[in-house]
Amino acid sequence: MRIDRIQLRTIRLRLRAPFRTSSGVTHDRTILLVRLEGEGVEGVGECVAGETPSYSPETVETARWVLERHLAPALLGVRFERAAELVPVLEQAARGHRMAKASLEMAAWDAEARSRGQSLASLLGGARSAVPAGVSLGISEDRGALLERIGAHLAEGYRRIKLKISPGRDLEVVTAVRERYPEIPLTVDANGAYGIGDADHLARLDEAELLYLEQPFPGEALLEHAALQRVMRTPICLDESVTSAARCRQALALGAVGVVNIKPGRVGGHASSKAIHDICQAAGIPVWCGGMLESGVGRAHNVALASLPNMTLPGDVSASDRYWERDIVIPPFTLEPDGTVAVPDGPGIGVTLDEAFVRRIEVDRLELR
Ligand code: OSB
Ligand code: MG
Repeated sequence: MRIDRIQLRTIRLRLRAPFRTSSGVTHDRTILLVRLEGEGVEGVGECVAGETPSYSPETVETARWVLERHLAPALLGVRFERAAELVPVLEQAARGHRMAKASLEMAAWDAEARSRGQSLASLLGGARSAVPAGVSLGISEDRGALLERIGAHLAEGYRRIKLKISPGRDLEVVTAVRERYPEIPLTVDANGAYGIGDADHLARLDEAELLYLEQPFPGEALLEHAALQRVMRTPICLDESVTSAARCRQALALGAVGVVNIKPGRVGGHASSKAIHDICQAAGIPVWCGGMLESGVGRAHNVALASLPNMTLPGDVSASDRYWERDIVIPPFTLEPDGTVAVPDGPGIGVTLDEAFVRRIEVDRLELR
């Protein structure tokens, strides 16, 4: 197809409950949606950049800027057969800005799948019709409420509980959760809040028999993660550190990683996600699909990606009602009683944008041709 029109829309959606990590709290999500159109085909993507540069340097504002000024102009008028052909075009237009690039690249994958009358999951190489879902719980000051919430999510069927931790809110919470739920698949995510000086302290998490410890140190700290892995048994899972396939190879070569959280937004899109998936599969490293508090559009892309064969651990691909009173896609994502989310099998991402609702919550719209 030839890309004739690119639409950038910003919507605001309120989370059902505030989400606190080691780096801040989110109440509302400001989400940039991307639509790419041409020759009667269209595709949609979601930019996962946050409201503040606390998870990565990108924000919804930097993404909108680079999309409008550099990325969309580079794609307008471009013909492609395969969405992956757009990766070098986007790289030529700007360095970095992976979340912004991913929103366009992923919209192109949706368009390609639709033009082939195929589901995105099958185009990506998906191997399952439902994906195991976990739930990621923000930092909570109320221990009793946290234990109850975990119980409620387990009763719903979620297959893995992830707790956000930060210095001073770690061992004690994890131990309390482990005592109350001795057998559950449990993980923790520090979002880079620790330093190498905390290695001995973090190694004590081994007692909690976690599936993995996610991103204890900042993204750049590959050598430090390798050093920590040498003194603890719990596999280290990298999220922020793995920004590309090249970085993934470096982490593997250093022994810095035992599990990889793949977020297509963080790594520049589906082609890069598939490359990381394949590198890890060849190295015997399990991967899972992370989340960034996405609306239904990003969720649909994540669920399709999570159907790949080496996505063997439950992902942060929770149901729409975990995040939103009302999602922006029809139908919304729901949790099956067995703790999985069904992979849509219709063309492309397999769900439809609820246009009437999106129009109501839209705060900005830009049409580029
Ligand atoms: O580190 O995985 C993370 C949300 C926003 C930014 C970073 C992260 C998260 C989550 C939530 O953990 C995952 C989800 O979307 O459910
Ligand atoms: Mg994480």
